[in-house]
Amino acid sequence: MNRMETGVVPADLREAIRAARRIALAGHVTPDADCIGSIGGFCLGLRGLGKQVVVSMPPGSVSRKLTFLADSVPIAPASREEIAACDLLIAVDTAKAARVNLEGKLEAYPSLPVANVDHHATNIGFGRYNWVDGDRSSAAEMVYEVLAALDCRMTREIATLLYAGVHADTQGFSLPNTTPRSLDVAHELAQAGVDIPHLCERLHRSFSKGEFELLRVIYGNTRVSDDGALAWSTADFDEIRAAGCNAADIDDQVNVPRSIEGISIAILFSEGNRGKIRMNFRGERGTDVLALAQRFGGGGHHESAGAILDGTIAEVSQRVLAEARGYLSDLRRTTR
Ligand SMILES: [Mn+2]
Repeated sequence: MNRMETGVVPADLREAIRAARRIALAGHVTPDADCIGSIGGFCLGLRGLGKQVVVSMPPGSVSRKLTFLADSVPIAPASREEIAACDLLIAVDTAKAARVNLEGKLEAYPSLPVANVDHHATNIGFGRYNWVDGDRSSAAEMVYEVLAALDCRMTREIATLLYAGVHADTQGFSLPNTTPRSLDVAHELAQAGVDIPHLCERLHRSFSKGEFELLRVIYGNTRVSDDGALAWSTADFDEIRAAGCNAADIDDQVNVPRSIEGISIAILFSEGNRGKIRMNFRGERGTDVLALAQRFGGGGHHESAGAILDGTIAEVSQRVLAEARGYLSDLRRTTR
């Protein structure tokens, strides 16, 4: 492996990984395919280098749809004690300390050195060792380069996990983060033997009845503003439960309102946990939704961001849609 450009991985991060014997891996809460693929690929790669690796993936945090990906790596969720006994914790795909998917907060592990491998523009580098690059398609693309820098042998299993991350975060190589470099990494991964149609069948063409029912709800609840710039949908707690789903099953369904021609911003309001309204924001044609999400304490990427507010769907959506309308008209004024 490795005809990629070398030297992009910070030397202190590379050396910290080399020096560590026991490594804990963690991602973000409500893990998506990039998060799970990055953790899984990293785990297998580090084990191949002789490291002891434990993974923090609290039970119930993986959606049914992505369970196949998590289950492709032989890992038992690590206990607090096992994590605390590690030499290094690597947080992947996680923009801030509060979002690290651990039993207890990161502060509960005061003597554990933390490393960050992440592609969120808002990540301030909360670790001792940080590789944060907002121009990367996915955390998986970065994990590939870390493993390459460590001269790890790329197996089909590792490549499949990492390919899932790059594919999912670029939405099948269709979003603005689809760069020549992300395609180079995908090419390297494909060379390692990824069964792309099989993987993509699991990712895109394997809805359970409940997930399909949830999509039906989200299609049914989709609305578009009179000017056509804003599209949104909702799924409240009872609708999610009635479909046979739960909070972990909310992933990329914001693609439903996003699929409408000509919109600038798409938002999905979901109440996976009662009284907590999660918002997924997506921007089209360069519309920055990160600044909008940050008005509600959220974060993410410029064209893909999220936030959570307390309240009901009706209260929160009224407030957020009003803000989004004003935000869009301000944007139009300043770019005219
Ligand atoms: Mn990601």
